[in-house]
Amino acid sequence: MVRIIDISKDREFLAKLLDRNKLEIDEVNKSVDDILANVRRDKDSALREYTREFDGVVLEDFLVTRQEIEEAIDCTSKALLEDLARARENIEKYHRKQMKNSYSLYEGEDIILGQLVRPIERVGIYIPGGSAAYPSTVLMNAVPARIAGVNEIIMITPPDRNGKVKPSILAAASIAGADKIFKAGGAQGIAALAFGTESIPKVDKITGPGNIYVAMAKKRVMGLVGIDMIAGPSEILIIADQWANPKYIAADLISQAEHDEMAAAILVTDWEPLAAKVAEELEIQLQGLERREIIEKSLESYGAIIITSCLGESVDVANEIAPEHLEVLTRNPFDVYRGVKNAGAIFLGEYSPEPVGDYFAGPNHTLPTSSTSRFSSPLCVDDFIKKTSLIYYSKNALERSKDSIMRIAEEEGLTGHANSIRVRFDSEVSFKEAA
Ligand code: HSO
Ligand code: ZN
Repeated sequence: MVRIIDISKDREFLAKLLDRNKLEIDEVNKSVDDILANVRRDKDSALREYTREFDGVVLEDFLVTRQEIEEAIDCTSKALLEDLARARENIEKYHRKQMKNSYSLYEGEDIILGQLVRPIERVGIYIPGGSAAYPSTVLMNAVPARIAGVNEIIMITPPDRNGKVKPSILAAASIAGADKIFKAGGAQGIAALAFGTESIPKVDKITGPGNIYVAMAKKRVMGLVGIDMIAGPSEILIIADQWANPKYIAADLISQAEHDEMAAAILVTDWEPLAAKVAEELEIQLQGLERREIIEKSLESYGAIIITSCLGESVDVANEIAPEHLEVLTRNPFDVYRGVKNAGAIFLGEYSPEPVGDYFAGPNHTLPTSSTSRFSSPLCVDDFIKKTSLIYYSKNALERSKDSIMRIAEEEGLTGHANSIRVRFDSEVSFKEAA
């Protein structure tokens, strides 16, 4: 079922894979634009109407009450609450290291230059509903925001047909320290966060994954508010040699394929006999899996076993694909990863399967997809801060530099700029001296 490709003969699959997210669907764009315009204009009433249409429930209030959160915590098992708390601790520990401090540069007493680091004031976190409602995603977004010092974390998530939110989502929000939770989803939820409504406050930045409507809406409001990234379907690429266990490889490919029919699960190996073994294992392990249909579709569309001539070529293929997740299942994973240039996260060795990172280890599971790891990074504390420059020049410092500044200003034809420097050294008596 999964295609086996010799990379020296066939590069067509690679082209198809690298193209998979370039699609923009006109109909989606059109409907997202309507939704954004309507929520911007009619606020809560438009949001209510879209929630009725898309989520099948009429909501009086969007805000999740304290009581709803307490009930959700009560009906979540104690063991799961503890697991989520342990995961939060790991995520906190890892992300705390990312904190950046403000800094200053002094040149005597004449010049002080600085960079101030400030948290973003108010952030909106989008958490999908339905089968992609993951408490781990709540932690991965809210914990770094908290560490950055964000003043207000607003979480939104679509309600089910009974107007409820999955209890473990609310429990995770409470564990992670979200300030307010609203029942709102889809493009209409993104619109509410971007423009503000009577109920939902306008935020400065929106993070979190979502379906194509959510992704397009985020793209559209980018600029008016900040966004983290446009996340595409999940990807895993495994580099394996003859030392790797086919059972583990198949299980790990399946673990990502089960996210989405469009997910990409790829094995790259320089040991040809591994291909048949993994293909066989995939068939065996697929039996009886709950999400079998999704997995099969994903493996058919974007799954592959790619045969290379050597480990170095396997690494080259990985760099070209620039996967979201890269597992290195080779004899010496610590040697191999040094050659990796493009990947969202690298998992080393057979006891670091990708779900360790999805749920628990500490690094963020919001990672660049669709080859964007060529130029972007996992969600991190940086996404929740911003920087401001600070400049102080004394009179002496300005006097020493004034001619250079004025010359550059005049070269640009901006005599007003030059003048703002010149007036400070005019021979007339200054204001202060006159007074
Ligand atoms: N692997 C997903 C994250 C996730 N997995 C959440 C399970 N739950 C990100 O690509
Ligand atoms: Zn996952």
